[in-house]
Amino acid sequence: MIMRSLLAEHALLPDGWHDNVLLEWDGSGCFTAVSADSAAPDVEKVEIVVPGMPNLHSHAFQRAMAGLTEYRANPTDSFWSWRTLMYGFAQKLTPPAMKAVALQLYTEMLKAGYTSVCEFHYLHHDLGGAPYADQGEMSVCLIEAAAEAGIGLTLLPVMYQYSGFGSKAPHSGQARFINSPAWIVDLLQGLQRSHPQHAGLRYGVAPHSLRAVSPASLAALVDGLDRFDKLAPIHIHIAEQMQEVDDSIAFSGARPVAWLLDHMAVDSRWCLVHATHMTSAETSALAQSGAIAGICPSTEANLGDGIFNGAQYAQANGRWGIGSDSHVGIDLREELRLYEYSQRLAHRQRNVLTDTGGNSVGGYLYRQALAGGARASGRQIAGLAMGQRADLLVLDGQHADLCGKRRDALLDSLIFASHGATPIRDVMSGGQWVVRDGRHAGEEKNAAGYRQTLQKLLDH
Ligand code: NGQ
Ligand code: ZN
Repeated sequence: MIMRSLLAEHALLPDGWHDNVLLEWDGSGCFTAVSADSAAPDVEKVEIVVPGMPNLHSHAFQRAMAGLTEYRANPTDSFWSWRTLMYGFAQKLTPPAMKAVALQLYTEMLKAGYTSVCEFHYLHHDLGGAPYADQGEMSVCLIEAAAEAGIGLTLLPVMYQYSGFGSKAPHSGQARFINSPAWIVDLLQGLQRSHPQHAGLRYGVAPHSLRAVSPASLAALVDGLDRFDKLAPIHIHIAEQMQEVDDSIAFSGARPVAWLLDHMAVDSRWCLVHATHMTSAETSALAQSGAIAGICPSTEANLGDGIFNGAQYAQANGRWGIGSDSHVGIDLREELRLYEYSQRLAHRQRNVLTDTGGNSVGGYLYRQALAGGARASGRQIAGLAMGQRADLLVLDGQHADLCGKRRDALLDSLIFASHGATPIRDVMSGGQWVVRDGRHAGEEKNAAGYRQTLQKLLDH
């Protein structure tokens, strides 16, 4: 008989830490009951359980580039010169390569404690930029990789039209990305027919950035999406680089975040990825909108983006989540730590990111990233509660960094004490154990496929 229950000595529930928590789920992978102070003698017992973390921003193919752009090609290397290298790499990804890279990446994510991912997916066309016979060719690689690895997926096909504000014609390096609102809506409808949405799979859209779409096409995309699914998530890159802010002002007189908030009905359905460069008025307005800020600390540091206005945003109760974006590393502990450290460095203070609910920085970071990531995913993954996906992490309470700690001190240590192997020992995604004792069942096979693929990508 399949046991669909687990007893946690200590578990982080939506209203705080509880002891002897009995977790039960059904065949669809959702919790049917979560009860604290339970005796439950006959079920598997574990020490510490926390909710699985959503990763709200990923370009899967960039996993294969990690480490390949860390040399100085000219004295003014920047985000934009990195992007040129990235475009060159993006030209090489065939559908099987995309799938192999994604499979490796999603396996790594699960091992690191990410139980869901939002794919901001723009490699739509073939290597020369011609549409594949099947519009969903590349999207399906991601859907299959996620299902095979066992990670929850929100697939956000990217609309990309222009190379800059004012509808500048796209470059040849962008040929694989180019499409229209109607093309995206057709893709969503086709995917819904071939791979219908379920608790572990949701569709939304991603207008790439205000640089890459026009005001009219952005509005048309949201209209089209509303006809497909009125609640589906919308993600957009925004204000990552100062060049982008300056170009936005030159084009419309407004900064990107201000423009978006003024021209679109931005609410909790939206995720603004990066939002690095905001004035204090934009910061308050974004917090008030209910939208999620998609913060990607390791990538933003790697690309030299700048520092998100986190202290003010936290004080204004702004919602946010974390993404590993370009995948220079897959480590949610590091993303959360870097986010807080960026604030400490900017403000020359300690313990900057907390809220009025408590003073634990780890507690604030973990809960907010979970809630914001769940909202941005458009899926029921908000934690250990009835009706939510059974996505959870078992922490090793005997690990040198966690032993003797209780409640939010566990989260403080999980994030800010990092010595040797991760204390994230087992991972359940959608009611399935995908990682046990630090091992994913497919890890050798997926790594072998990845090595072969990378060899080919680098041989070119
Ligand atoms: C992307 N990545 O779409 O992969 C972007 C770079 C762009 C980040 N912004 C391309 N981190 O923004 O034009
Ligand atoms: Zn991105």
